Amino acid sequence: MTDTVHHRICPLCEACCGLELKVRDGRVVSIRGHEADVFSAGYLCPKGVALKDLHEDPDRLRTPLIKRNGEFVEASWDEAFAEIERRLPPILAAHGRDAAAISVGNPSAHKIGLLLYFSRLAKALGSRNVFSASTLDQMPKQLSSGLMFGHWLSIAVPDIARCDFLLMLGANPLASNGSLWTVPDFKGKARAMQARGGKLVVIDPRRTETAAMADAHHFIRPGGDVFLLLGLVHTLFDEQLVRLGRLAEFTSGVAQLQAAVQPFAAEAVALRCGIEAATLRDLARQLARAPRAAVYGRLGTCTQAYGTLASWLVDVLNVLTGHLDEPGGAMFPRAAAFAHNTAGPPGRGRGIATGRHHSRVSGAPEVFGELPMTCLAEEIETPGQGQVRALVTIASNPVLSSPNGARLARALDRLDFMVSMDIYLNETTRHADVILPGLSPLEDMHYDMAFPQLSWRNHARYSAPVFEAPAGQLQEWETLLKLAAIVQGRGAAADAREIDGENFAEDARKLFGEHAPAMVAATQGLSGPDRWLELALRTGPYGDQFGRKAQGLTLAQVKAAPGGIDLGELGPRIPELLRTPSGRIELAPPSLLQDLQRAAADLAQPVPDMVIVGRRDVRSNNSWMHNLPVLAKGPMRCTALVNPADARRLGLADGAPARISRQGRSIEAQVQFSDEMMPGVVSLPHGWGHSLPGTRLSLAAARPGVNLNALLDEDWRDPLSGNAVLSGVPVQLAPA
Ligand SMILES: Nc1nc2c(c(=O)[nH]1)N[C@H]1C(S)=C(S)[C@@H](COP(=O)(O)OP(=O)(O)OC[C@H]3O[C@@H](n4cnc5c(=O)[nH]c(N)nc54)[C@H](O)[C@@H]3O)O[C@H]1N2
Ligand SMILES: Nc1nc2c(c(=O)[nH]1)N[C@H]1C(S)=C(S)[C@@H](COP(=O)(O)OP(=O)(O)OC[C@H]3O[C@@H](n4cnc5c(=O)[nH]c(N)nc54)[C@H](O)[C@@H]3O)O[C@H]1N2
Ligand code: SF4
Ligand SMILES: [Mo]
Repeated sequence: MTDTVHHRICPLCEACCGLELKVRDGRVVSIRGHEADVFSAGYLCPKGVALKDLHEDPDRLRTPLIKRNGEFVEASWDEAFAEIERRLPPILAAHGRDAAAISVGNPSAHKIGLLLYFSRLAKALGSRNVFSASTLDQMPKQLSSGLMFGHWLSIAVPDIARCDFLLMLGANPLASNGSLWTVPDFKGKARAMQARGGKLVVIDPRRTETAAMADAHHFIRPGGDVFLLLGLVHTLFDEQLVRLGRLAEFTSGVAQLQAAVQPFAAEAVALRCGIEAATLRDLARQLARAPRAAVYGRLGTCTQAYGTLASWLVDVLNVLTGHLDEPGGAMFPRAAAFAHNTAGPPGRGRGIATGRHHSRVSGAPEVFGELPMTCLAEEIETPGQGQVRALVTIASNPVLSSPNGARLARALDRLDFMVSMDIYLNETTRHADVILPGLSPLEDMHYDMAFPQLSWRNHARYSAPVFEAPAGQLQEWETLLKLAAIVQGRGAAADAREIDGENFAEDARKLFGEHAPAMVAATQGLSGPDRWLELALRTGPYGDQFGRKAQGLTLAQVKAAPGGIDLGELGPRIPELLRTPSGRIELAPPSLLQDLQRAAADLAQPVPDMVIVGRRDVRSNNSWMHNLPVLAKGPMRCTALVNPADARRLGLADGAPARISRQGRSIEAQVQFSDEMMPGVVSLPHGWGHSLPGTRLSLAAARPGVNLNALLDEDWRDPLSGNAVLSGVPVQLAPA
């Protein structure tokens, strides 16, 4: 039997590597990086190889489950939808739309079926109670980008192919493979930058894998980034290093900004961020003087009390040093499909708004249509009008991924009804009444909707399914449309494909008016995500405009190129990209200037004895890949890294368990001495703690690790973005 060769974009992390799979007798025999992929050129990490294990994992759900008398039993799709129809609509009828909440998790960003159709369910449900992993992750960056550039996904990324000075804060792409920056083989690209004389500078409380390859690394007091960045901005003004260059005529707020940063001279912030004033001033000078430079901040700068300020200041530095939107600086990709910043009239727009409603219990403002994930438990627990009584989770495991998961787990048990769209019976879905499984990634088509908007180079790549989906199994977009039909009263028997066709015709009419019928006709042979993708590509910035641009892109062209289509290096996009009402870059949004007062009041905060931060390992992925043999083997990765000096002071022994506690909650983790750690900081990965009863994760449960989030606070957030504080949280350590 001969092998067949297939190509698939890896859906596991933001690097979006192109993979080459060999299949024999219906089984995957090998997975490698696809050398001819125009974007990732053969790169992959061990998780890509683990797609085989994921596909074959006996614990991965293949049929719907319904809970009967406390036990899950296998059910048909019809039975599962009938159960949902029996139980969910009555709750909405009795208590209103807000009585149902949705929780959306990270894999949704990697699945076109989920990302494209999620909003159909959200709209049908009409609830204000929408929660997602975004408020455990990147909402601060989305908010700051929205305020500055006018859209939530207009996020600048380093143009690493041409950059000569990269200042990186709170990111470890050697382990994470990049985030809000799609950059497969960051290491190779950084090495190339160094080889041409460029420099990488890393700011992190741990000397990470990335810091270890950098030209300079500085420890920072966790949560101190806002102060460091303010010190740099102040220095630029103080030493007359501000150069706006080409963007001067498109930038507002320079004078207000200069006035607002006056309290934050390098000398004033040094202690608070733990970096000497001379080092800060030197960093500002290097950044200003480098011809091609970029500042990039990621998770560590978002998951803290000043996440939005820090995210904003990263781009303020890019603007003030003349590096934004310039080759080799921080640039905006131009995606081939689905990007809002390529749609509508260029150069000006409605901008963004937040706080259009507020969470019922804590009064947290809505941001990008969502409420903070850390508000979910209290919204379930607290009686009154709008109390959450039903929940739909979509690829979301907040019992492990969100602070104080134990409280959330108790709250989930109080729900009247819960549905989970997921591929595992895990820490969260065990609370559901019905679980609706998704397909294996190898059974699904794919096109990345979000990540081309964040990519190091412009491209368009499509993956066809490697295997046919098992007979009768639903695509996730169909499941979402069925759920939408149920809550809209169209009934469980509604035909998802029929609804999809109606939606398509209606959207085309709204977007393209008189041209719509021609588009509907031209795409008639396609269904589901393929059809929307065809529309998006052809009407997108590289598209053939349905025949009006002879050389333009179509879906057929993208499908016919197994390694994808290269659309060139990043190019300048300002002013065309801007969607602010002023048509300018807003350097000094009032809400951010006001929040600076909170930072100023916090300048003298004393140093806690020990604080905890997170970390990522290349063989792990958030909370759900610990059940795959190829990743689970090797040393235990859920260990607490402690600086040996701290360890000795606290009486901790290398390899022995320590009790880590905070406010009456505690966990026990194995200590690993490490001089990578800044004194006063302990590092523990998140997403572990697979020892809870009632799950079906045989391998993960054998080596469960402990849950970092069991310690963290569900009520500590960045007030502007609602993002959880997951880093720099004070804890006590003692021998267990
Ligand atoms: N302390 C601490 N907490 C953190 C973080 C941290 O750094 N420190 N990081 C945060 C970040 S950045 C994020 S993004 C969140 C992630 O937290 P979550 O969004 O909860 O995501 P995961 O932990 O990845 O869990 C994904 C869920 O999706 C399911 N799943 C996987 N593939 C599919 C699929 O194809 N279809 C469906 N329907 N389901 C699928 C998995 O079984 C699992 O239940 O965690 C956050 N939590
Ligand atoms: N292998 C693997 N890859 C992943 C994931 C995974 O779980 N495993 N998760 C994916 C997801 S959902 C995301 S969002 C991305 C995240 O990708 P990254 O943003 O690269 O996140 P991390 O690797 O967690 O690196 C964050 C760094 O911030 C540091 N840090 C902590 N607190 C602070 C602080 O206050 N200031 C500064 N300057 N640094 C701080 C930590 O020590 C850590 O090194 O990774 C994605 N890729
Ligand atoms: S870095 Fe690894 S997990 Fe991420 S896309 Fe590439 S192969 Fe997949
Ligand atoms: Mo994330």
